[in-house]
Amino acid sequence: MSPSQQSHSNVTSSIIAVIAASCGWILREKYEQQKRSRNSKYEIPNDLQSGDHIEEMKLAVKLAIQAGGNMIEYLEQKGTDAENGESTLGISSKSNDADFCTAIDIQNEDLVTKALSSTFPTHQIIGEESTGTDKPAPLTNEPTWIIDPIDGTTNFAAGCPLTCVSIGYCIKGEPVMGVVFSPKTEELYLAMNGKGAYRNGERISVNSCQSKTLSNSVVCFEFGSSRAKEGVDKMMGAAKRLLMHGCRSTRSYGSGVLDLCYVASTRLDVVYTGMYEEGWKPWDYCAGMVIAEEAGCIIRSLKGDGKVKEFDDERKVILDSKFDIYSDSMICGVNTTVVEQCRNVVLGIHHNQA
Ligand code: LIP
Repeated sequence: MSPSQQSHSNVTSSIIAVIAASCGWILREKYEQQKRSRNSKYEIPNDLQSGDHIEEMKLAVKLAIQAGGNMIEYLEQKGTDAENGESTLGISSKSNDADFCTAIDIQNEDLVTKALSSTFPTHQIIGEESTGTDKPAPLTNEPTWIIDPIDGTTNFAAGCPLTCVSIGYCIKGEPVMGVVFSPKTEELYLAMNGKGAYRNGERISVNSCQSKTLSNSVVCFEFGSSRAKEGVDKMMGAAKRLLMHGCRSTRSYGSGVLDLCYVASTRLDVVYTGMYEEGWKPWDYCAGMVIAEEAGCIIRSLKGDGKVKEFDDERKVILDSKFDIYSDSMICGVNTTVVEQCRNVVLGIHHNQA
């Protein structure tokens, strides 16, 4: 190589080195920026900071994000060459093959339960996985945490992003705080009694949906895990009545907790459960109920069989009644009209006037 060629090649190498270093810097900066914006999305808004249960919320947020982190690697690798296979999920069946939990459900519940009881040793904890197929422990007047370590386990196992960690907190037998973290969609829902509901730091509300009726609503329901003919007929019968009545569309997202958060953030207009045995459990309701109510939603038992009367004799919502999270059925909607119309149609009562 001639001296001039040598010098030319040196200049080219230096230029390449500068470009490579700049690209590295740009990528690092982009990563740091993403990290900063993700962290700020997960900050507790000022309005909630002044609430009565802020210490509980801070811990619940930290734990929900940690538990969500445990789910991410699997969700991101599922279906790619990097996936380790289903065996790593440690699936164990509960009441039947459609009702199961994974090793990560158990790890998450363990993580959350241990941290809560070491910080709040006198608090009670009701968790989905420690309850298993038993009846959920009754709610007492003691401060009580109600946890679903992975809601939407089928979605999680399938690698579908609609899955979350749900941590609710009750005082004197009433849910007062909800923290729901959906790790793959990077959404943190928070609510505290009387302080509003938030998604990633932004207030959510159903105020804009007050004129909705069933005909222009998106209606959600889930099929649960029972496959008994009687139940399937009842659930399909309700879906058929809805479609025959007319609604914008129907959805089954596979996570009861997210269904409630999605009604609270107007992605859905109404969700119901409990036509047969597919009704949800306290851990499906607790955190989501606070988020939905704080966003302005109406939530009642679908069959009106809660502890207090929830619908009057004309099947109108009784405004000052309260949903019981131990109910076998539930309906939650963006306004009273949607709740009443949807309830009448799915239960097959008063069909023509609904
Ligand atoms: C599930 C719900 C699902 C509902 C099931 C079950 P899991 O929770 O989110 O939508 O239909 O009955 O409760 O088992 O995934 O935590």
